[in-house]
Amino acid sequence: MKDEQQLLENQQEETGVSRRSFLKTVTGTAAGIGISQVLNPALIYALEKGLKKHPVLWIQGQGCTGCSVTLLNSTSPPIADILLKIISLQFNPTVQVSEGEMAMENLYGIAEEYEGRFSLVVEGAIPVAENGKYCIVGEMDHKEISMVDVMKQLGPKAGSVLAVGTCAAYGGIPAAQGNITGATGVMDFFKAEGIKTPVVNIPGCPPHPDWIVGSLVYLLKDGIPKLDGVGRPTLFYGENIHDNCPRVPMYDEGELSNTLSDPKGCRVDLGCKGPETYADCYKRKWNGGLNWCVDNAVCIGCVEPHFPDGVSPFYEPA
Ligand code: FSX
Ligand code: SF4
Ligand code: SF4
Repeated sequence: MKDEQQLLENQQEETGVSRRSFLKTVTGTAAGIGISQVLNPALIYALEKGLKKHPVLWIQGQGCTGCSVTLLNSTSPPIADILLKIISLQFNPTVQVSEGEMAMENLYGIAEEYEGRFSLVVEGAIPVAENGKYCIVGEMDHKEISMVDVMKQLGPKAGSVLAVGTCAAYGGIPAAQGNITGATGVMDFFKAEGIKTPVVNIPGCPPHPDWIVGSLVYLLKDGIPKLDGVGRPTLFYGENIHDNCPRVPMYDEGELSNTLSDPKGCRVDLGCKGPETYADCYKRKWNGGLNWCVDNAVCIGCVEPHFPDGVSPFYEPA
């Protein structure tokens, strides 16, 4: 214990936490795959020194609020610690107390005060049809403010944007076949509007809370992480699910599940999209590390740009 304390003090005296140890923390090690180590006191020290100065404004467009809920369900670290010790969340319509005009003034006021230094988290797609009328996020001076307005006004002022969830990243469910709202992901919206603010995509329907918190902390501390060809941090989305799935030996042997309740066997004949999906669910797991989709069902490829149309049907009876 005494040695640990000394180590901690040494770490704090140096830089709080090194880039290498931070990376190790968020990518997981043999000992622990979560980001609970993010809360090790040395890192908290580093974070409190720096990150508190960078407000996070979380806005919601066309989504189901599942992305906020996934963050609120974070147990490792607990959500209270995330909000109090890791990020300075200044606006989120689901959890904030203020509402109406006061909330909108707060949103715009912080964006003004911290221009170029705040992170904008976008949850849900942006409906561009009909001049943005499909998604009104608030009012100021008796004038409706649409998601399109907020993105046009705050997008260029943000230091960085985190597109949280497949809807915000690529359009997702709101952009599926039959969509009449012009639902668009952040990168495509920015491209069309000529907005140059860097965007990091954190897809998933919803995304894992570790992917959100880990990317946000990385962004605030070290800048834009290494991204793959579709804008996702390779830290979390760099590996193929099928290649790493514990059921691969069964796939190779042709031992296939006939039903979802079959505890053994590969799920490929039931519609598993693991072979075309890139994320670390197989090792990170969900629900506090309890299980993941392939344990009880199939991977439906929820992190991929072509979700949901390109991966439908999700389930195929064998
Ligand atoms: Fe989309 Fe967020 Fe899917 Fe829902 O709001 S990513 S519909 S789980 O949660 O935007
Ligand atoms: Fe691949 Fe899915 Fe089979 Fe796992 S269950 S081996 S991810 S096809
Ligand atoms: Fe999404 Fe597949 Fe991961 Fe499940 S296993 S969360 S469907 S990427």
